[in-house]
Amino acid sequence: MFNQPKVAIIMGSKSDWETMKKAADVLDLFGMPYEKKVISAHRTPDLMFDFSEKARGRGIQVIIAGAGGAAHLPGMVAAKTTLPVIGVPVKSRTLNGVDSLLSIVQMPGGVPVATMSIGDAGAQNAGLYALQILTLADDDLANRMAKFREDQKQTVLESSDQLD
Ligand code: RP5
Repeated sequence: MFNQPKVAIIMGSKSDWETMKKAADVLDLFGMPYEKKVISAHRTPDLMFDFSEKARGRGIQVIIAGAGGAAHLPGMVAAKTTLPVIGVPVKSRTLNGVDSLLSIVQMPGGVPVATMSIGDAGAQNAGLYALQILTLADDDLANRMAKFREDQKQTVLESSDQLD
């Protein structure tokens, strides 16, 4: 399973990619291989179940699932796997993603989805959260995550000097 991705980024539509790419960008920054797929809970339900049931056996350790509107993908994937599922509410055209957020976050007890915030920040944090889960078994990754936080802190501290 050399180079088999440990992270899967899935999304309900190609139109979600602009948002979900922010999760991919974080994984790229850390050199973490991932797979990316369009899987729709409503338009391709059989594919969703097949993906969910086989993901662990293929070596996937964390699933990032983004969807908008009636955003059932993260919850339904979580229903069919015991892998951690991180949900990203994509900003919808009609209700600005509040519909997506409520669809993803209101899971019944027993089937958790780690729900991020709406849109780009949520997707970025989904990438970081997936990496933080993987740090539990990867000390080098943990060190690089600590450096990322330190660099981020320095950037903020230096930003005071850049105010006009
Ligand atoms: C959801 O419907 C997708 O996740 C997407 O956010 C939304 C709209 O999909 P498209 O009509 O753009 O394909 O299933």
